[in-house]
Amino acid sequence: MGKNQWWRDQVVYQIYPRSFADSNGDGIGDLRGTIDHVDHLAQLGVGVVWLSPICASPQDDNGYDISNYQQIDPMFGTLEDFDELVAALHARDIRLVMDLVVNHTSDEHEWFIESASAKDSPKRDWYIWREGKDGKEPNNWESFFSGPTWEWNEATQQYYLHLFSKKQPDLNWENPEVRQAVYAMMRWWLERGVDGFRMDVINLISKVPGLPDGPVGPTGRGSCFDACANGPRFHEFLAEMRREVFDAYPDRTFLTVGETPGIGIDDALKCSDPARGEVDMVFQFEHVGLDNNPGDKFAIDRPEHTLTNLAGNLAAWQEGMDERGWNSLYFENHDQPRSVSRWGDDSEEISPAGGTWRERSAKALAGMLHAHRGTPYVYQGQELGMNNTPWQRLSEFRDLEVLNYVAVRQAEGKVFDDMLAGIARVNRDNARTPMQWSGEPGAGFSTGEPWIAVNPAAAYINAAAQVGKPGSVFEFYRALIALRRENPVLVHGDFELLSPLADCAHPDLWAVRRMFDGESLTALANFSREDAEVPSEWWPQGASVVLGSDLDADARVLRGWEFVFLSHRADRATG
Ligand code: ISL
Ligand code: CA
Repeated sequence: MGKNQWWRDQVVYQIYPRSFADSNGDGIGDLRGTIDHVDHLAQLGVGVVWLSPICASPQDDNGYDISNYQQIDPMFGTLEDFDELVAALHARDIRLVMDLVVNHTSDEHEWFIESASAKDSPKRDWYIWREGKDGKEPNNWESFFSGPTWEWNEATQQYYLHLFSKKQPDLNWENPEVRQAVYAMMRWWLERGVDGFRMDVINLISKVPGLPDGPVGPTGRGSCFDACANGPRFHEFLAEMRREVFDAYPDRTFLTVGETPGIGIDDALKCSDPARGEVDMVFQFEHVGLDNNPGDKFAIDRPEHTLTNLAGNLAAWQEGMDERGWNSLYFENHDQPRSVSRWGDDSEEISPAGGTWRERSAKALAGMLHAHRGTPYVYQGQELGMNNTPWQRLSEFRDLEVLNYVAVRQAEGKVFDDMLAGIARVNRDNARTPMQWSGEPGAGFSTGEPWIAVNPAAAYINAAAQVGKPGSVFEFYRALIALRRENPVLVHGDFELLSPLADCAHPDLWAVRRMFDGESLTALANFSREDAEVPSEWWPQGASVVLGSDLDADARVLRGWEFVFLSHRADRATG
């Protein structure tokens, strides 16, 4: 393994600063609060932190709308606080990856203000301006956050493009000055000591010239995906970025991960093939889309979740990245609901084998995620088994995705109560409720009024109740992460999905095998409440349990939601 691939045996922890820890009681998480909790990360054993955006921003999309790339938003702190955080992490051998949001800026960024000021502005071409068509928008595209992707600018009598909110105008990556400005900004952060970037919607930066209409969906608007995702110059721009930014520091090594909604295996392999020099890995979205209605993620009418689909999709990506590429492994992030509520069993009932179903299924999901080949990402609170919030009223939501979605449908005469179940299941605020440090009011997150309500489950799901407590979800994550650090099979081994295969006899048994150098590791998890007998060929004689969710894990039967890792040496086998 080359030194450039140090991230292969590390686990990344994602921090959403607004919801992580508030040091000054204003209800909003900040950098000082984050500094206060770096020991939590060190105890967990992660090697990298990915920090969601902290730059100056009007906060229309919680910082994914940046108005100044070289300032910290005062709500989060100062550049000095930032330097202190980097130092505190580095002192614990934890690297820091920044969020790079450069498909778009805020409409309050000085580049956009200049661009919007006149048709002949020197920065006019830094954004994507078009004439209207027949008195309407230039094409039929629908924004990711509902409504058209075009906003009319009265002063200059043209529309500008925004794939996300109207306060997030898209940069024009066709313009070389834009690209150079972005690269200079990236180098500035690298000089400040950051160890890489997570690149927000980076596969949307190259649009098909002519911006053709897309296929019309349920709302009557067209999809922008075909013309924007993985566009004609996407790979060229990534390779240029690598040369202009990362190659400028031959003595340093970085982690680069592209967020790439709608990417397929072929493009993802191109992105992460070291020989092509683009990024180290990408976040693909297929597995988090399987149980959503493709035209409307909040629709109640949606494909059913099955373990066969989830396991099979992840296995296809394992095979697809093969030896050459590399996967990022995630079940959660700040845009996804809590995985234990989505794919586990988040009941607080105590199971006959001990622990609640929620705790047991949080461990089963954790074990299976870490059993795959790639770099695992853990989202804040996932290591505690945090669950979805029991949403009831519209006034509880903060995310503009939900608010815009509801507004558009209410204008058509639909009522919120009919949308609630679909929204509750998969909305992004599920991930954005405050980190649960303790069972006190404010969850130990803030002494003030949090910007979004604390999940009531904080009373019993919190770090204080778990860190250092044998059998807790946190301690299970800690053991998994330690295992990765010392076990080359987990990092380098080949991957094989044993179960569930299509039409197999064990639809609730997830089993994968990794092989490296005559050594095998088998991960087995029971994704149901019923005891399940494990076929003997998955549990070869002489195999030993290296890690399990239950202390007595050696019977050939998995209890409800049990997880085990079995280790086996081929030449030690007796039958
Ligand atoms: O979560 C989604 C909507 O259901 C995704 O489509 C999401 O918008 C997409 O993955 C892009 O996400 C990233 O860019 C957005 C920002 O809102 C997300 O938080 C960010 O992760 C725009 O910058
Ligand atoms: Ca604060």
